[in-house]
Amino acid sequence: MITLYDLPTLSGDPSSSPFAVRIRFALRIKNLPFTTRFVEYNEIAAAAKEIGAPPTGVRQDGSPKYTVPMIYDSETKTAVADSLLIAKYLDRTYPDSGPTLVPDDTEILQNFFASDTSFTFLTPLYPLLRVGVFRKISPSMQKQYVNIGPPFDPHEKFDEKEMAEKWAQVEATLRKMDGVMGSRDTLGKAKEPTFADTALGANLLLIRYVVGADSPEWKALMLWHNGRWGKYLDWLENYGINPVKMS
Ligand SMILES: N[C@@H](CCC(=O)N[C@@H](CS)C(=O)NCC(=O)O)C(=O)O
Repeated sequence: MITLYDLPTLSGDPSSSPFAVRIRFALRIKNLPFTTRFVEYNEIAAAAKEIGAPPTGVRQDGSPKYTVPMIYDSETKTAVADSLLIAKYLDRTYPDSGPTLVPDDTEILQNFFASDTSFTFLTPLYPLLRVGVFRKISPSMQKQYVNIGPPFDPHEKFDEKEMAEKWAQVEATLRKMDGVMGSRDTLGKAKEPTFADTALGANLLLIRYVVGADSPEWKALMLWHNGRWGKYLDWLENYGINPVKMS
């Protein structure tokens, strides 16, 4: 059985960590059952050391940086950290249980898309997303969260007119993506999700997580570009046989 390490939320739902959501998608796409172990930010390093997962980067002070998602696969006694490496591990270890997420010849482009382009439409929303995530985590995690990533004001009130401009920017960036995707349903082979799809899907879900499925903003986004993003998420969230809660 695979254990996925993810961040907890106040509601007990899986976190909004767009990187962990990629792996929730990936495990589902691969039809692999898994359990979740929730760890707060300041517990990630200890959990990683316990299972033998390496750091995924280096902090500014030179110390190792441990991150979620991580997985521990008890079948193979293997620990893997970093979403792309986990997707590649699943492809390698379970080649017949679902589509290949990272075909060899696509790895560099997918990595670039997942770590860069797939985030571009979120940029205008960053303060809103930071505050939104902050409000959904426990007080102890809030203290940790403010020290991770760019500074933000947890009490910021968002001006309606300014936000309307930001949403227009989000729409314009997604419109470009819609144009590039054209009539294709996915970023990879038609009807077979790739790692890049899990990244784009997870970033879309981060918005839903923060503004809520019933909010006017999310309802509007679902209608943009002939409803592409709603159909896209629907396809991605329902792919595979394991029922997995995404957010
Ligand atoms: N490259 C990593 C990035 C993962 C990442 O940044 N995870 C964040 C949560 S969204 C994290 O664990 N941060 C902990 C920290 O910065 O201390 C991946 O693709 O998995």
